[in-house]
Formats: sequence, C-alpha cells, structure tokens
Amino acid sequence: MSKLNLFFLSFLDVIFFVVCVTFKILIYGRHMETGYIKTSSLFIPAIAPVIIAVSLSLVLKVKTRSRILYIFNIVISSFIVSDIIYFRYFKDIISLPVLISGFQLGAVKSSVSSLIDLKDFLYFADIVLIIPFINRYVRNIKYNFDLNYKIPIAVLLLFMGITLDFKSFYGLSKEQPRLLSTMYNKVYITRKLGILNYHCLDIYNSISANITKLTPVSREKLEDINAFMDNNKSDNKKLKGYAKGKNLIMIQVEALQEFVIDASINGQEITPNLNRWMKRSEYFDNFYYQVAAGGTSDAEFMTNNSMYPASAGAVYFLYSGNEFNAMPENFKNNGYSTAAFHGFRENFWNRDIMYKKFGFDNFYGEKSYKKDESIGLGLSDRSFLEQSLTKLNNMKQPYYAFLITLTSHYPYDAVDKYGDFDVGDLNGTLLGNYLKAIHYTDEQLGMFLDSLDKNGTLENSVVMLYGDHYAIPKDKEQQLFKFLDMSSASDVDWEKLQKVPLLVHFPDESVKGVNDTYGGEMDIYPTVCNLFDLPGKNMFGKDLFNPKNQRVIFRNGSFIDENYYYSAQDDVYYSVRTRKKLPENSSLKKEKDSTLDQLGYSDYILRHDAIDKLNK
Ligand code: GP9
Ligand code: MN
Repeated sequence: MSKLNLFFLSFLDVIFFVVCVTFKILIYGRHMETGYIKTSSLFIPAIAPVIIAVSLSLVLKVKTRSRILYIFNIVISSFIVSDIIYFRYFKDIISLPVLISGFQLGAVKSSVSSLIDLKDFLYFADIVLIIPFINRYVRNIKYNFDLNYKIPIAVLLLFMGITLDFKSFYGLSKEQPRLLSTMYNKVYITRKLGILNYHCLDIYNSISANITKLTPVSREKLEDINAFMDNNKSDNKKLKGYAKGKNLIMIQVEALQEFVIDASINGQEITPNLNRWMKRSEYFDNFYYQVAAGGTSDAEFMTNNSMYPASAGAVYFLYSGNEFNAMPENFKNNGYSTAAFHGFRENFWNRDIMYKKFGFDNFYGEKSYKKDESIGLGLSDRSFLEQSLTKLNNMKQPYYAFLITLTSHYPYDAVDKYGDFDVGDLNGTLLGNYLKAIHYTDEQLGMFLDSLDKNGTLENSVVMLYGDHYAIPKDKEQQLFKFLDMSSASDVDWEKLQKVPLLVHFPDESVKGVNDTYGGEMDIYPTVCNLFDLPGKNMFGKDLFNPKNQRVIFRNGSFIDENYYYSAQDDVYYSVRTRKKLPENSSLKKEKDSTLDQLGYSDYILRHDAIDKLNK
C-alpha cells in the first residue's frame, strides 16, 4: 500500500471527526429555525474550531487520540441536542449560567419531555454506528508517524484553524460591537459563528464575568448610570399618590398571553372573567413580556426591581447574593406589610432566598397551603386562590401582596382537569390545550376577584394583574396565526403577539379604559411608585401613566415602540405600521445604541452588586 494511502488510513478517525462534527454544526441551524442559520455562510466558522480541536489531538498516540475525539464528539452532539430542545421553548441558546440554574428546572419534567423530538437523537448516529469501527480499524494499523511529521502538521492545522476563526470573530465584532462581550443576542452569535464557537465564547465570558465581579467598580461607569437614571424620570405626575395608603394586590398569571383577551372559540369567551374585570380597570393592550432565560423568575424580578434579566441564566441564581432596591422593601419602609404567595416548592427558582433579599416579610409557598387539589405542576389555581383569600384577609393593612399562579403552565397537559371547554378542532393540539388551561385559570381568577369585591377588600386595594410570559412557542406559530385568522403573518405580527395583558383596577373604578401606552414588566415598579407615592430610585423602567417614551426593550437587544420594531435576531428594523423592513438611519442607530447602553448598565449593576453604590 502506498505511503500516502497509509497516511490517510492512519488518520481516518481524525478525518471522520472533522466531517461528522462539521456536518452536525451546519445542519444544527436547520433545527433551530428556518432562516436563522445560512449553511453556506457558516461553513468557515463551523470547520475552524473543529480544525483547532483535531490539530491538538494529532500529537497524541493513536489510541489516546481516537478516544479523545470520540468523547469530544459525544460532548458536542449532547450540546447540540440540548440546544435544539432548549431553543424550541425559550427561542434562545443554552449558556453556562443557564446550565447552573437549569438543573433547578428538573421539576418541570413534563415541559422538557414535551419538547423532545426523537429525530434529534440522529445526531448520535455516527457515534453509535460508524466511529467505533473506524477507531478499531485505525488502532489496528501498525504504522505510527513519528513526531517529526506530526508536529509540523499539527502546527499548520492549528495556525489555519485559528486564522479562520479569528477572521469570523473579528468580522462579527466589527458588525455588532459589544455583542461578543455581552452576548446579548446568543442566537445571532450562533448564526454567525456556529454552535461550537458560541459555546467556547460563552465559557470564556462566564469565566471572565466571574473575574470581573472581583474588580473594583468604576466611578465613571456609576456616573453614567446615575445620569441615565436621573434622565429616565418623568416630570409629569399624573395620578401621583392616587393610591397612597391603599393595599396593592399584584397577581402574576402563569402564561397569560394577550391574544386570549376578548377572544372566543366556538362562540365561547376564552377568558370571560378577565374580559369583565378588564372593563372595570385601566387595561394596557400594548404591554410586552420581557423575560429571558429566567422565565417566570425574570418576570418577578423585573416587576419588583425594574432591572433587566441577566444576559444569560437567571438573576435568581446568579446574583442571589446581591443587594436590591426592591418593591417589597420600599413598601415595608413606608409602613406596609408584605407577602408573596405561590403554591409551589419554596426553593424553586431560588425564591425562598430571593424573596428575603427583596424584603418580603413572608413567603407563603407550597408548605403553607393544604395540598387538597393538584393540577399540572402542583397546587391548583382554584385551591391556591381560595386559600390565599384567607391569608390576605389576615394581613395587617396596608399591605403589598404578590401572588403567582401555576396551573396554566406549559405544556398544558392536564386537560382532563381543566373542566370542559370545547375547543373544537383544536382539541389535542398545544393551542387547544392552552385555551382549556387558561379558561380554567380565568374561572379561578374570576372567583378570586369577585370574592375580594364581595368582602370589601377592593374598596381600599388596587389590583394589578399581568401575564408573566408567552404561552405558545414560536415553533407553533402557524397554529396561532391560523386561529387568529392571520394568513400572511410577518415577523412584526409575531412580535406584536408577544404581549401579555396588564390590568390595573382602582377602588373607585374612576380610572378605567384601554391604555395603548407601549410598556412591559420593567415599567410596573415605577408605575407603582407614582401611584402609591413611594420613593423610586435606580429603576430602568417608566411610569406607564406618565411615559417619557413608548419604547419596550428586550433582553436580546431588540426593541419595539409605536413606530419601529428592531429585531436583534436578524439585525433588521421594521416599520410597525407597514411591517416593511427599513434601512438603519442615525436615529434608529441611536435607539439601538441606547438600548445596548441600558442593558449594559443593568448588567454592570448586577455583575458588580453595585445597586447601593449608585446615588452615592
Ligand atoms: C414554578 C412556576 C413556573 O414555580 O413559576 O415557572 P416557569 O417554568 O414558567 O419559569
Ligand atoms: Mn411562567
């Protein structure tokens, strides 16, 4: 056999590793979302890190080399399959901080298992069916190249891989300054650099973020943030102190998405009770969820702090040692008693730790409730809300009570327990199951609010009710568009569906009607401070009754207002009115930079635990 053939045969494990792993990285994007990953533009960023990996393995003995490449292939394939499953629900890519907080989510097994598609495991086909035989063959070739040959080839490949990769990273850093360091949009990074480069960058950034925590806070940065905060306050004071001294009952409803409000199916209202209470309240119909990897906990964090979620992972895990200027502590400092209520495990999402940090006097978790009825993840909304009525009535007034519902949780599979609500041919679909679940929760919320009305609680209480995040994930968008009769739906249409209802009910119902101010969960705390005349400081959101602008900023760098939608995933601007793409101009660029500044300020405060260093 010729030396050349022998050469190739003795490196068959390396060749197969490069081909199989590069192929997997290239087809990965197709599983995320059509249009997100363009295979052609991804070839170089996909193969470059693979070449770097194999170059380092060339100097090893054949047996060690083939074993290491085999393990490396398993690790990469496991990351790819986990990323695909995670993307289906969160529309994002797993990061190290998510893995740290992700293990806590084991409790929602039904959510994760419903996202798994068996085809995903084809990514392991080579590992099971081909590579073991290749490795055995290579090890039996009794021909070992000495290091004089291997080292120059290894150095050449290493140089080639690093050069190619540097070109990809440098190109993206020029196109999207700050993206590589902040990773505010992980999908875009993956689209441009491939999943392997993304995870390497994520590991590097996670380590450097932990090192940054140890560095002293920059005086200049604090001054920039203070300047932003000062400028962020509105001069108008409509309804200032309107609810001073009243109770505040805040209800965060699991997966209550705005499209169900005032909607019907087969002639039945989906949420008859919320529709009724909405007409007795100020109803915000352009109110967006702004959660990221922290899911429900992000919603709670924003509502109670008006700070953005973590750029990766969940604040409730990554920054549980930080100090906060949270709403409960603010109310407590002004004579209120405070409590949080949630019929699920106290340590889920690290709530038992975080609620203390926020200043809640009490947290009534699962152990504080009689577990007399379980639906889906845990205590049913009916039982939770019924038992919470008694707890509320025993609270010293005035009080701030924060309640979080649970039953209408993805994948809404307890359909036999939601009661009979005919969803017609949507029966058995995710959307149909969701409509049943949210109809059930609406019924319990109606019972709860009617009871508060009857027992006189609403005479001196404000009720704020909103949804924590979406219910229907993007991979089911066609089901939703069809239900809403939106045939030619655009990216803007999908974005405009990412709303949750916010209703604010006042004791005398003198403030009521539809309010089209664009806002989000970041704006609840400033709105409460104005209504209850509380000292509000270090908040990134706006008072919804005195908005300085109509902008809603999302964790991935996107933003929307009454005129424009910027999709950071695609780096594209749209006109909200015409749904058409728009070229970037100086004012849009300014908005985009301001968005990244604000996200960066919020991250800086979290990373340096600097909330108490502001205003000094
Ligand atoms: C669990 C519940 C669900 O306590 O809040 O959290 P989510 O999975 O929606 O983030
Ligand atoms: Mn939730």
